Amino acid sequence: MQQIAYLGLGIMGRGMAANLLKAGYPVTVWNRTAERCAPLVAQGARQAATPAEAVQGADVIMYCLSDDKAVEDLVWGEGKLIDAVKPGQIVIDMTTLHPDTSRKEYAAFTAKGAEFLDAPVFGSKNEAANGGLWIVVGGKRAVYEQMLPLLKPISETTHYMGENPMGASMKLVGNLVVAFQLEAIGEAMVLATRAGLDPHDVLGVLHVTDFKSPIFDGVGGALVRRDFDVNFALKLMLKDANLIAKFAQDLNVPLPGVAAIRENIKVGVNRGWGEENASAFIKVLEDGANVQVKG
Ligand code: NA7
Repeated sequence: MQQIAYLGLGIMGRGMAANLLKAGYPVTVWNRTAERCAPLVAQGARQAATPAEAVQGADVIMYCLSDDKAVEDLVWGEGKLIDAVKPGQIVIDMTTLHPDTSRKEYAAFTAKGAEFLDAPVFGSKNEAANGGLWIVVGGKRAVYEQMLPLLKPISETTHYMGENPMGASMKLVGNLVVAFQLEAIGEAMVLATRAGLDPHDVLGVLHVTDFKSPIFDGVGGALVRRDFDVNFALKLMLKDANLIAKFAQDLNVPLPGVAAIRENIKVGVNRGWGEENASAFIKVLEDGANVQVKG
């Protein structure tokens, strides 16, 4: 079986690395905050002290970091990954980032004789832990097909979107839809509460209609329970909204709805809810209407 180096054990990375171990792959892990490797080591991973040590002898190098800056630090910062990569190794970046950063990675790794896939994921904490992510991939089709068996234990489905950076581009398109769904359920629940409707009844109707969505069930349910425990942090959602806005600006595409949602998220982060779940920005809408959605 291929030897894997998994770099970055945040909420998403640790779930993926654990599922690769469960599937029998030998995995070497590295994380900037070294203590976070311990649960993976307990599950059979080897821990490396540096990215360069982790990728030594690896067939496949995978990482899922917070943002573009984290990837820039890993690839071109101190102890540069780019200097450690060897011809023939396959690098898979699963971070949600700007397609331009992905283009830069593709050019740098292929110049070293390595292969590169941009392969960000849909789903959050639970899907990562249960091997149920939806992966969108850009790069050479032959490399994608070669990597399919490896992506299987971490995903429900995988989708080849085209050459680099089509995976990164698709991820921003999908996250635009997620942002609207969060805004929609937030605005709907605030309006319903102000109107005197029972939030459980509202969710019950939304659950069965032809405009239902698992996001309405999940986020709406958590809102009623006042559960903002982090699956996907609000600060990362702001990062994504900024990425979508920049991507659209680069392509001269007006996205008025995204602009409005981004302002709400910004207020939520400035109110100190950045480390809470992304759904916490709904508290901004509640403040505006002076109501609280509760069961
Ligand atoms: P988390 O749980 O915030 O994890 C982020 C990971 O990125 C974590 O391992 C961090 O290491 C790592 N990180 C952050 N900055 C750096 C730098 N500068 N250098 C190296 N490593 C870094 O995020 P999620 O797992 O929820 O999300 C990951 C991606 O999937 C993200 O793009 C989302 O939008 C989707 P740390 O443990 O803090 O040392």
